[in-house]
Amino acid sequence: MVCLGGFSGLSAQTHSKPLPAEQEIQLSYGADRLGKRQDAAMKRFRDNRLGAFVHWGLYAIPGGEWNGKVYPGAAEWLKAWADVPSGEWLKLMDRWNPQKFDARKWARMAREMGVKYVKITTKHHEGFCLWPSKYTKNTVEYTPYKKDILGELVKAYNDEGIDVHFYFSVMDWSHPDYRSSIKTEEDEKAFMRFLEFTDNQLKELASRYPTVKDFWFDGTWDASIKENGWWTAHVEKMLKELLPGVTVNSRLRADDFGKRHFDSNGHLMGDYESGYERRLPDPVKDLKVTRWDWEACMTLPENQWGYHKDWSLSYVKNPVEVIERIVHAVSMGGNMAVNFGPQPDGDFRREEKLMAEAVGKWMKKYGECVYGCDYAGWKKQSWGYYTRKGRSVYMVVFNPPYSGNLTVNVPQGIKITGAVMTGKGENLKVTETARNEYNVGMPVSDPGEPFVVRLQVEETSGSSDKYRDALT
Ligand code: H79
Repeated sequence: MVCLGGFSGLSAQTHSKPLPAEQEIQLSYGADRLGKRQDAAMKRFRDNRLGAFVHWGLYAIPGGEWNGKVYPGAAEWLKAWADVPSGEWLKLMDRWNPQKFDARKWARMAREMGVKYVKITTKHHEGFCLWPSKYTKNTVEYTPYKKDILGELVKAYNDEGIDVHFYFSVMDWSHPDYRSSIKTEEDEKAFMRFLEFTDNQLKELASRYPTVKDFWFDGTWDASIKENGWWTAHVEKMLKELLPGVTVNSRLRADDFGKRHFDSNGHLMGDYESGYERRLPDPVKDLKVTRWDWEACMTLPENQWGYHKDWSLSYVKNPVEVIERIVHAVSMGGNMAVNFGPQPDGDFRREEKLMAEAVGKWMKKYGECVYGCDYAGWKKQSWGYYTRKGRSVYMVVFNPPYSGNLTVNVPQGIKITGAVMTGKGENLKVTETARNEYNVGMPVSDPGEPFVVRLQVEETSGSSDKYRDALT
């Protein structure tokens, strides 16, 4: 793949640069593989590109308010903000009775939004399980609602052709054996029991819901887990043995030295990098991310994953801003999961429904620049982003310039022979303005929304081998 400018001089902020092979440290729990996974399941994960995240748990009931005080922090962390003891927090289970919950409605909404997969919080930090786990009483089974929410969702999404991914927090605020750090022998014993409990829950999830395609681990930053890197490697192996093809995020893993995501030799652990939470790599400076698979996730307000009753506390992104983030991720070879925090009654808030609808409308028209697309390797321009699928290079235009000309710099050996607006089929004027530079004219009428231009490109006879794969 062509990477204009190469990767030289790019700072490695999220990981250490890989060492030359002869200088690498021997690791027992480091990366299992070098480079991207290329099997069919991984390709499917990657080609899906657009996903939804669903954060649903007891925290939806108080919605950010405890004893009359509204906490502006993330609603799913309310137990921590308000320092609520577990016993008291778990009493919320008596109020878990989402009368409007209809898994098929959720799945239809996801299909209409154009998402190809949904990541569901099976258990967040609070420890409440959306499935009837036999290893704890903190589950849906012991609520007035009783039913297996997770099972209903898996079935409903799969029936709509949508892949299901499981979010799972290792950190569990309600388990008596959980420890954030290990200071005594007693802690050590308790924590080993906790890891066994976690293994059991994961095996249970894998066997009850065998169509699950991915595990996304969270709550893995505590010292207790970092000091037990062996366990994180074991979990990934265990899940892959139980579910051939399953994908696992980098956030699970810690190596022999407690180094997370990337091991002490700078190699990615897990199948894809998962550190871009509520942020994205810089499209010019962070091109290093195109070397591995990655998935970002985003919230609509600044930082609310679970349902919070007051969204006036921070800026809420509009649908175009959501679309731009999706395209931004894909243009750098990443996936994007857009978050939903359903209400305690099982319905979605208005803002989320409107966003899903608007994104879905856009995806229906322009989705070909997202699904199955990847980093194009062309120089970023201020009007928007490029994505690429095989021989098609897409321009996704968010900021049309006043000049009415969209500048395109092509890699050496590439010629543009045409430009067509996706959806409308309108041909746009292409003018060669300099060596390896073109202007693509704006459509006659203002599309009034971000729009997509598919470029017809050819390799010129003089194209060097170096760039031969620019279009493959
Ligand atoms: O589920 C959503 C969030 O609740 C969860 N991940 C997304 C997908 C999440 N929230 N915060 N974090 C992940 C990052 C954790 C930040 C921490 Fe800390 C900083 C953990 C330890 C240091 C500050 C101090 C928060 C807890 C202690």
